[in-house]
Amino acid sequence: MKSYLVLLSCASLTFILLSMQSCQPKGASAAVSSEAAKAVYVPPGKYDEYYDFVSGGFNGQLSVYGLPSGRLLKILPVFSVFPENGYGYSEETKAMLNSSHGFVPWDDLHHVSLSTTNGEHDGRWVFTNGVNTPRIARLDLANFKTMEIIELPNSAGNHSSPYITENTEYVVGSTRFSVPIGDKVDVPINTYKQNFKGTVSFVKVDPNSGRMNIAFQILTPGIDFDLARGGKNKSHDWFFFSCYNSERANTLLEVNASAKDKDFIMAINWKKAEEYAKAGKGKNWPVSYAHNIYDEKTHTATSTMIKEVLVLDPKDCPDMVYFMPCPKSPHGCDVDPSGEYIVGSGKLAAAIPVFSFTKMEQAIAAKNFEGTFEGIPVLKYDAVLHGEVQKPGLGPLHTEFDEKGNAYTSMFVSSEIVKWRVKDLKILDRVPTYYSIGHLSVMGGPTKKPYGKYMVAYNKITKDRYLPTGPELAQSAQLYDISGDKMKLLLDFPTVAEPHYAEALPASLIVKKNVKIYKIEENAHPYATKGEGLAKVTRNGNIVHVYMTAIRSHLTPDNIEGVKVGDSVYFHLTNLEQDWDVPHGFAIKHANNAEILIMPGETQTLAFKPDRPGIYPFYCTDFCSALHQEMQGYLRVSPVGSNVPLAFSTGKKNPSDSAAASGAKPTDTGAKPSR
Ligand code: K7E
Ligand code: CUA
Repeated sequence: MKSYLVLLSCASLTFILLSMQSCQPKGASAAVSSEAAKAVYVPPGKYDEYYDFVSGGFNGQLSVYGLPSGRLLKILPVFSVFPENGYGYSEETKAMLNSSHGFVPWDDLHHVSLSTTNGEHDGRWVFTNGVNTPRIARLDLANFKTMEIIELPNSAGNHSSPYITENTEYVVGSTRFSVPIGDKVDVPINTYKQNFKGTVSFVKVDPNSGRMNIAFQILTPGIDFDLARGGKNKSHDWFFFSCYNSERANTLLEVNASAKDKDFIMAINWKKAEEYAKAGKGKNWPVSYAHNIYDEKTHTATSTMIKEVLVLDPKDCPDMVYFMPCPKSPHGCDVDPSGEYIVGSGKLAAAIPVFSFTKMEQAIAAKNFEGTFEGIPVLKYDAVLHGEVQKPGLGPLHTEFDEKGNAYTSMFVSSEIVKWRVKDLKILDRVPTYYSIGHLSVMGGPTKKPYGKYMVAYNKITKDRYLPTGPELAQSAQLYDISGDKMKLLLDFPTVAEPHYAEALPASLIVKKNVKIYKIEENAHPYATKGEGLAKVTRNGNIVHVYMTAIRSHLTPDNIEGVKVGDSVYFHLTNLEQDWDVPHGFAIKHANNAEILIMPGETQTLAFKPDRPGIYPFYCTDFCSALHQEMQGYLRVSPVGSNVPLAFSTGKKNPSDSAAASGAKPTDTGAKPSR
């Protein structure tokens, strides 16, 4: 059976692949038990038991849901601009999206890793990956903000990312696309085999601050890395990666990357790699990549370009990298809670192979190799195999684990989840998903101590599940009860953009440390205005700085005159509130960026370049009080060369009074003209 597909002619293989798109399970409106409603009902005013962090795929964002209710709690911008709060539009946040290719306002966010200590969730950070412009982001779980983004050089698609080691020592990313790297990059595409290379990046995470920096990269043969997981317990020092296109095809991969019977799981001993790096076995390559950090005190991001990266070549570092053969184009690569079993999910394979870490170590010690691939030893399949789950279904993609020794594998083609026992590989249950499941997530599934209880399926196709909304329907999540022997469907809920992976943790790990306000006295923003009396407008050449405050229900100043066409006006808004959940927003007519949303105690800046004379109203965009609608003001813009003096006020009828009419210097406007 293993070589079944290989024996097929190209044409019939293509037919099979085309038909792998999805089959819909029958009885899509499957009866849900009457208990289901009760199981997911979270009464108004009550909290959910879990936070669920769901990747947004092509929207470049992360969304936060409550489980079991499926309520959407928040969308967190990470790799994409977010006009809703000004992320990527405000002067403070633009640097977060800087890269070696300049400002990149979008990415494709697939995976989520919640930080762990001793293999258990610690509720500190969530890491996510940008696939398209290879990047890794770190969000803080106290403030739910993107705090750091690091670009990965020598990568061409950061898909197999961001996976972590047991104590979050490293967050790891490997490239989906191999490409030529180094000096010689302008080569014919059909020289793939000679010139294309892959890399795996090990990004060190500071245990206290969470700060990331690339410790080293490992150069690999030019294959495609799909997914990865770190080891646990006895396999703590190792990292495992699924690889496809070991054929190293460069065209029509649909067929040409499916030719071989087996691809690989790559095993890297990262402890060894660390030692090699320390011993000077690596080489510093000239590169350029951005490291962007958001500072909570200045409420401002900075971007630094780094020019060098340490690269380890397995040729100089024996005993660091091994391949385990894995049937056909594996997608998921998942490690069970004990750290002993590694599951490879071959999308086109008829069985799910489960590898044994103990056997892998023995095979390495005994040099039980079937050969080498690009100089890297390939272990014998039978020597490292724990066993295969037979006839699991069609199109296995991803596997997660519960606390009772069971595994759950998503089946894209047959649209189902299969539950099986890790020890004896026996299939125990299967349930349909609606439709074409990608990832699945068991509560605590990737940790050493899964919580079990619930599992969520993230489906690619929704079809008839919701009211139609034009050609595209929202992707969908489905919640299952897995506390008993049989998996039970409880709930459907639509997701924001395309969910790939998601990870949930108990709300109790986060709720208590949630940031409610920023203390105004700790605000170190250079343009902060810490009291209304300090509000002012200054001019330096054609740069105008507006130091503005917001508090219910007025902006100070709210009348500004003396700005001219061609000026660059920076509105630095400080929200003086010291109350939870009272942001103010700011928008000005004809601004061609977005609004900014300012949290209590925070300062954010909107840049504005008026292009014609007139009166430009500005206002608070967030309904903050009964008099929110009155929270507004006016900017007067005069023609180039006008001599209307700079003036500002709040609570005066006419800041420039007679000056407005005569063009003369104002006498008493209540406003201090700027320097
Ligand atoms: Cu969607 Cu994790 Cu990018 Cu599988 S990957 S589905
Ligand atoms: Cu402030 Cu509305």
